[in-house]
Amino acid sequence: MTGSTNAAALDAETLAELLQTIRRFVNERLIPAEETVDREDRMPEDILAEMKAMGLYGVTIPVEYGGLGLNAEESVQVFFELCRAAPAFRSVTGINNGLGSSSILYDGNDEQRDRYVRRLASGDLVAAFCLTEPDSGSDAGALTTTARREGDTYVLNGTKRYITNAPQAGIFIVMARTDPTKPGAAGVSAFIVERDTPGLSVARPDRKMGQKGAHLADVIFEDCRIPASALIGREGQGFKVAMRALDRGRIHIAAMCVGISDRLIDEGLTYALERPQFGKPIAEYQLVQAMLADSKAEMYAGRCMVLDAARRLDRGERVSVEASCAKMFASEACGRIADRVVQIHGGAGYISECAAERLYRDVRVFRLYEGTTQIQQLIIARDMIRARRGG
Ligand code: COS
Repeated sequence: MTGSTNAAALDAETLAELLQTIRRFVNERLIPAEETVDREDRMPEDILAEMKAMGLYGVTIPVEYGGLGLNAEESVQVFFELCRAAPAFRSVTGINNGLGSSSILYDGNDEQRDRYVRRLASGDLVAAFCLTEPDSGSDAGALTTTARREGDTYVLNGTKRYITNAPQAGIFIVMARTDPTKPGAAGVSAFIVERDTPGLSVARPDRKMGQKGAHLADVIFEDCRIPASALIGREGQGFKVAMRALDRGRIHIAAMCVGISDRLIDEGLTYALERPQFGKPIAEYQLVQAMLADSKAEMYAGRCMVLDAARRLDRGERVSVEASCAKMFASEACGRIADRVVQIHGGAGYISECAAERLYRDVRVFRLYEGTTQIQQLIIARDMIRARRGG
């Protein structure tokens, strides 16, 4: 299935109905729960169950594995809607829809797909994606976790850091070095490690700035022995498995930025229309209008980039550069939009009951994870230089 994607699953009317259903769910269930989730740093079980029942863990997963089977263009439209709620709600389902399932779907074998993907689609199994380490973040090829071949097994040793969903994950997609003689990306392989494997432990979740309720933690491997059949693809291909998954994942992050930007603009507009100063609503002042208009234009530009990248992916094109452009632009724009919306709220935007305050904290990580803005710039510029040099 390498490189492929689902064919369009829905006619326009059915897609519109699905998007409307999600919008209703977001407005009626997720947005009202945001403040409590933020305060308690815990995701309500009933909401997780509802997201499962709606198929939101398997949006991108083919129908044959129990997913909704949406193609990339359809999926990002679902994420635009879902991500109008606090990003934590999407984060808990995100690895199942993205980095976790796509590594297995597009680079794994039938046995691995049969064993895991159906349960990922239903949400009964949660995936985590283990690339980052204490000394290897942006320079992902410098990872030092090892996987030593011993007979029909590999033995893993090392620590993975900031692993989203680690506390509740049932499987971990782990990039580890199988050939220590090959430096950088070439010696890396990808594995599926089940949670109950002896030698795997998950540290206490990290305390963090935002996205409360979605947790991340270190994952530690100490002589963790896994069957050789846990290898995804071939030895030495693990870095590419991770990069291909990130190409898709970055489009999803960009879609998330667009969704939450749209919500932030709504919050800003509502407040600006309700808040009178100097005898009229602040929405009537051109300085406030400029903030709203710039935000709308940036959100719209991000949306167009995401849709274009998704359509290219559906056509089977390699989208590394488009995914990086969309992720870089939409995440930076989202940061600016969040900042403006706090500004529109004035002092009220600094108080924790205010959605703008929570979302401002939540969106900061978009410029960091699945590759910082600077890494996206590096990917884009390298490609430009390579193309000019005819490489
Ligand atoms: N798809 C397929 N193959 C890819 C690829 C992609 N998107 N990106 C790179 N590759 C391949 C390259 O073609 C190269 O293969 P060959 O050796 O056969 O030519 C190999 O992978 C190594 O690529 P490259 O030389 O570009 O690797 P670098 O070590 O220079 O690193 C970056 C590349 C910086 C792009 C990578 O380390 C990166 O994305 N870092 C950020 C990591 C990240 O996003 N972390 C977040 C963790 S998940 S929250």
